Amino acid sequence: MGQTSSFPISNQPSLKINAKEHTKNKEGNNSFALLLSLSLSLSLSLWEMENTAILREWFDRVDSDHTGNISAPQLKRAFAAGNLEFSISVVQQMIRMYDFDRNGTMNFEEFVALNKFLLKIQHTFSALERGRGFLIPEDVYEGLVKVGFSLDSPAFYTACESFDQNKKGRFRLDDFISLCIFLQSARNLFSSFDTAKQGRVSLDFNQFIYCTANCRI
Ligand SMILES: [Ca+2]
Repeated sequence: MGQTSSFPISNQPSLKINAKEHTKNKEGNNSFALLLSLSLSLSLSLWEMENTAILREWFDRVDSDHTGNISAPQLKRAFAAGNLEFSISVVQQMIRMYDFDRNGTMNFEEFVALNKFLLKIQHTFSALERGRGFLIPEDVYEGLVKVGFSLDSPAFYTACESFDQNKKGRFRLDDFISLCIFLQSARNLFSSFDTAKQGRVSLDFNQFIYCTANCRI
């Protein structure tokens, strides 16, 4: 997990939220809820999740039926326990992005790859949220550039608007992650058509439908 160690964390507001979530999850009783409350939703997660052993423990707990694979509903519930609300389609998209063996679920190796991507997004979010707990569109634009997406205005605002759940111009971490998951999936798909690497593709209607259906979140 050497790569993730390059994301040092110190975010006081997140730690405050963390304590609140701990209390909220207390009723759920188990150390899993605590681990999650200390992990995925918040900045503190980064140093926690850097640790492969902790990642493994987290994975095994989410894999409640011990199949060696996490399904989309299991992953969705685990995120929700950490106060990250994603639609099932976003979670399915996360799994598709790293489903190296194409079996529709996530094994530990795939999960580690997804986690690295999420850590990068989370770190970017934490650096920009300035204690507010959300990003405004200008921050989102800056964040996307840092994550590696430089969009023009029409593309940015259209994408931004479709992930602004409350239509208030405030993007929580789960909104920002959903947007990044969409963009990364779109980029992967685009690249699969852009075989000449020219930054341009030509699609017939069927291919266009294939692309939009694949990227639909
Ligand atoms: Ca898989």
